[in-house]
Amino acid sequence: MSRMIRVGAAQMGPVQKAESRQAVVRRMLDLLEQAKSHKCDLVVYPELTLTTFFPRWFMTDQAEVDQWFERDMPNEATRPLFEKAAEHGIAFSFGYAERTPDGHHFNTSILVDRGGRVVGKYRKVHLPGHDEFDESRAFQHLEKRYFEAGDLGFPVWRMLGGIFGMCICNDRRWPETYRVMGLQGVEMIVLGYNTPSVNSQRSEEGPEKRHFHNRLSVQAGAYQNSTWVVAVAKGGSEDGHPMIAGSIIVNPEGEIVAEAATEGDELIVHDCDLDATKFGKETIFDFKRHRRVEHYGRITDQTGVTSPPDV
Ligand code: CDT
Repeated sequence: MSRMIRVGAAQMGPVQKAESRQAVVRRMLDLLEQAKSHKCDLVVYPELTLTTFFPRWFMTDQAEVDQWFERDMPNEATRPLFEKAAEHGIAFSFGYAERTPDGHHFNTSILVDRGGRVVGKYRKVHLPGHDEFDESRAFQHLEKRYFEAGDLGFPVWRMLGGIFGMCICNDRRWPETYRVMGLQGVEMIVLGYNTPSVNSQRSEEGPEKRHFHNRLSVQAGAYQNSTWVVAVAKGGSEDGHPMIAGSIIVNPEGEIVAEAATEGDELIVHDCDLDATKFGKETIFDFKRHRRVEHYGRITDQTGVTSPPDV
């Protein structure tokens, strides 16, 4: 079986608050058709693809909040995507807000195989932001209000002849995210993001620095675990709130091999050889030979910083 996978990173432009799921899915289908014409094996869409990035809005009415969540997947709005992708034999991944039957709320992404079957589910672990209205911020980021921290860890799945993992947006800034998947032999991590173009708590931190941190985090995660990473943005201005675009595909040496040029709906395509992960995994990042877990206890024993005592 070939280990070459043609990946389409399906960046999405803004999704306005008033835009329906059906309209968004039509845009996803357009990108899927482009992917078909490029003979892609896999298409990756962003975090919370189906809606605007609603955690920027402060809401107190749970019924209003729940309107942004999906109770089933696939559902009526997304079924055309599942059916068309299966017809084309294209695997895909996208993010959405998940409400479970017993009332839990997660920022979720799924991995769907060529036959339209959901083979993997991931729930965002590192939720950024805050849970109450914060008047000191230029705008709100209320993920901690609307979502619970993911309860599934960082699993990986076999698909398309390789080993795949997922994470979501802020997760990409945390080395633990990649390493937990790296320790399971991950060969391709797919992730979506909605990153505001300006830091809400530091106005001088604009798009240039935001792109820098995006690339820095993704490239480091790829290199240090010798894995492909496909990082896909929602970009442009959602109801006056600009987000960086800059979707990238990064190879196992940490190099950017494809990058979006616009802030809108845009497919970037790259042939990813999963066997290119082998060299790093068998040499400098051969974990079995080189990791020294006896010195890593703090990584799982503590969260905050424990400074040395004053002298
Ligand atoms: N959606 C999401 O996780 N956004 C965060 C913003 C955090 S502010 C640095 C991100 O990591 O891009």
